[in-house]
Amino acid sequence: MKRWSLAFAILVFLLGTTPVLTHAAGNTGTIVGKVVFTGKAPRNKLIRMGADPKCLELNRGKKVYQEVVVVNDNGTLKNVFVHIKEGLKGKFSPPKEPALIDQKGCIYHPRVTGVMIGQKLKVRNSDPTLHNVHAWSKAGNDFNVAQPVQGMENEFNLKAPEVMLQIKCDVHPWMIGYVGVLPHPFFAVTGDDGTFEIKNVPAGKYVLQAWHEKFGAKTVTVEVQPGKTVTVEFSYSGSESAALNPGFTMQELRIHGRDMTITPVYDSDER
Ligand SMILES: [Cu+2]
Repeated sequence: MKRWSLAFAILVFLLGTTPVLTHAAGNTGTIVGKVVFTGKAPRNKLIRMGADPKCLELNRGKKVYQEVVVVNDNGTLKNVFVHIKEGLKGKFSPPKEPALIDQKGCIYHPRVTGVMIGQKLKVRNSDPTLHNVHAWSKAGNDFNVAQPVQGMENEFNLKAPEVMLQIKCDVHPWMIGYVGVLPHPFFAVTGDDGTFEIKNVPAGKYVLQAWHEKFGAKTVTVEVQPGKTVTVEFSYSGSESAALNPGFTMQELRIHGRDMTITPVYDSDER
């Protein structure tokens, strides 16, 4: 009996002091899924870079579009930020590698990314022209740095959870990017096949949210079981409006040509 109490005491100690241990392999699972698009994709605007001859030169012979809505060949949606919104307990270690945004051809690569608090956000200027990286935050994650020289890099420490932080260039108004800032590493962004994968998730029940810059946020509930993979599907019809998205900042609404107060919360549930 005493031995059990000791073992229990040690377990409680471990749980209390090193939460990461409780998420060791064996007690975690994987969330995979895709973001389906069923509607008709609106046309993205052609970007006119004439204001900066260097940007024009870098994209010579190419037509560059504002990639607000990118529907992949397999009918899925690119650049959707998927993250665990509710249900996580404990603390998590941030990835050691910084998240990278590269300014190349006067466009942010990637357009949508995520970073964990404690992980650095690195912004690189790969262009032979001046970029000014300006984060517009509602949560205290603002920064504003000029990068006049090709190859320049700056690293930023973001402090507060924010879905999403908007990044803009004060020199090139078409440059827009989004960063999901989270207190945990359980996020992913859909790519060219519209899929996402979130690994090493502690077993439990969660609210998983998908966020798209034009179509807003959707949530599903998901249960992760140890050693298993759970599959989730989000679906957008194209009729959703980001204006009703509580995750949107006023800057974002202005980008989409609206300037209105957000009142109701229509976070459509797809269970
Ligand atoms: Cu720029």
